[in-house]
Amino acid sequence: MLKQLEELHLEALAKLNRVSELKELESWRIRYLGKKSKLTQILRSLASLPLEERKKVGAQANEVKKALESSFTEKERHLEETTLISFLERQGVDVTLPGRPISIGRLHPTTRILEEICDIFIRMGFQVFEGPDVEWDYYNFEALNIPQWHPARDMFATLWIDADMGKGARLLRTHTSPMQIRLMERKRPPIRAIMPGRVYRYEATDATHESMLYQVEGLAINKNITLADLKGTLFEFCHCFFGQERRIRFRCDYFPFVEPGVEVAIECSACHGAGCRLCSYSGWLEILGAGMVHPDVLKRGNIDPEVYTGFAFGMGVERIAMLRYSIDDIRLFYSNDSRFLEQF
Ligand code: FA5
Repeated sequence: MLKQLEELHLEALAKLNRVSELKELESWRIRYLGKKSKLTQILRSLASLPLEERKKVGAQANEVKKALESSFTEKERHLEETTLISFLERQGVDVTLPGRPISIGRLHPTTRILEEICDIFIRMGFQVFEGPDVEWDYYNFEALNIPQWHPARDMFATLWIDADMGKGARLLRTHTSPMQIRLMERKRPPIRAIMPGRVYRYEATDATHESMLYQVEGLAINKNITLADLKGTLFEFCHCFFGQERRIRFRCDYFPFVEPGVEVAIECSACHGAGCRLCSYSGWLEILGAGMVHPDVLKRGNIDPEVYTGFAFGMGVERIAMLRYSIDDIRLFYSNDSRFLEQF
């Protein structure tokens, strides 16, 4: 019987080699592994054999069964694969061609820079707050020492929501400074906060001006805060972000809601200060306005200017990204050109 098993094994393997279709394979399975197969009959007849022979034949028969089953599975997988490939080939699909690359989404350069800016200030102990894009005239202008008649309104070309443009009208915030008042109304000193967000300006765009941009407002209020604290904080930020080597310009500027007011510019990354289109041939790119919070603004936030002082700043995120990545036109940021966006 052992010999019979061996012959059966060899015969089944030889037949399996010649099988070329799944249908044939099923017939093979029925013939060699099915209920009525010789192998099954041998296994069934084991009980009638003398003990010694039963052990030997039983072991051999089980081994042959296992071997045939695994050859069957392997053949089945191979036939399934080749059947699928030939089906695809008939459909004109060449499975050997490399796949088309899938374009993967990525963070927008503004988001990356915004996160980096926030991280630096968070490490300095600043908390992050956010506010509305649609703002009241009161927060955007009035409370910041810019009443109806004030010429400083011209600094912020405004997109109005309400047609009357008067007191109590709504607008798209022109800067993140309204958040100074909103925060003072909510929190008592000591305050150390940054407030990132979108702002809107009704102005013609050029290489360094967009009509929608991101700003990060900063506000610190406590007893004995001075201009030196403002300068120290901003220089620390610039050194962290641009490196120790980059030249920083810190000079006077005017904003109605601070006294004194300052402006910070960074040496142009495109021309290294020599002058080019990006920096309007000045060698510098202005990144932020800042100053000591005006006493009247503190009062509107219910903070006593006799006790507390504070500084504030508002920086342009795209301008900072332009300096970091040497981008020479701000309009690239929101033109949705994937050739630009894929570089980040
Ligand atoms: C302001 O918006 C003040 N709110 C900043 C401020 C805050 C002053 C707190 C004092 C205290 P300014 O309009 O200069 O200021 O804008 C601040 C920064 O935003 C600029 O330095 C610049 O980096 C960026 N920015 C302003 N306008 C545009 C624009 N149209 N396109 C791109 N970036 C701009």
